[in-house]
Amino acid sequence: MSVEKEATKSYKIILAGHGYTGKTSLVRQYTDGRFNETYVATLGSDFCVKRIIRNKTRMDLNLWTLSGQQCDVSTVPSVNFRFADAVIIVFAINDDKSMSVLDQWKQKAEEIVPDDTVFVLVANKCDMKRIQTRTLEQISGSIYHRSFQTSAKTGEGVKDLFESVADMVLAKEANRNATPGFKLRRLSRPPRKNSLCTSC
Ligand SMILES: Nc1nc2c(ncn2[C@@H]2O[C@H](COP(=O)(O)OP(=O)(O)OP(=O)(O)O)[C@@H](O)[C@H]2O)c(=O)[nH]1
Ligand SMILES: [Mg+2]
Repeated sequence: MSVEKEATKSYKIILAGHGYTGKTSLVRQYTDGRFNETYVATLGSDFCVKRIIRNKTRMDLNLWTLSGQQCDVSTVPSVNFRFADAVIIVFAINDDKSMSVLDQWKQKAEEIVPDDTVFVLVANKCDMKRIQTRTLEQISGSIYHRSFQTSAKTGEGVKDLFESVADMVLAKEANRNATPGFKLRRLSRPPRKNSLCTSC
């Protein structure tokens, strides 16, 4: 069947991570090709849709951005991540604190998403001076499917990030349906906490 005749499929992609790391800016750069120096903190969550075609599949990427301005990640309701096809955890290369809370954000998502959810790590603000000495590979280890270096300001790596995530989501779907094609590897994971509670 040609791509014109196929129905559009919707996918939920969530950007999470510490505040001021550039999650909203990454989405804006990808969807509108714009960058704004002025900081407007996301309240709760933001949402927008980007329609793309990948591997002959018409995809609506539902891009959710979560506020990172929480004093304690443990207070973020894990239900925010429900039904996510992919979770993008963002830190800024010039912000140590944003790197130190990466695991907490990932664990929060893992409380609720299926085992085959795509997990990606993003080192944003690569146009600025790096303060960590560890490489991106050392930081991401084997607990993310892939890691990316981006600048929402210059646009570096941004299209590649979202298109690669879209491809991995399609690969995950192919895994589930046992159709031939690129397969997504399984990530190692800590035991799941048995919680769907929105207030914990
Ligand atoms: N130099 C540079 N600045 C950036 C980049 N990405 C974002 N910024 C700036 O960093 C600030 C925070 O960006 P946001 O996109 O609002 O960050 P956020 O992660 O959505 O923040 P919260 O909504 O509070 O969680 C803004 O002033 C942006 O202009 C980048 O790649 N390079
Ligand atoms: Mg934001």
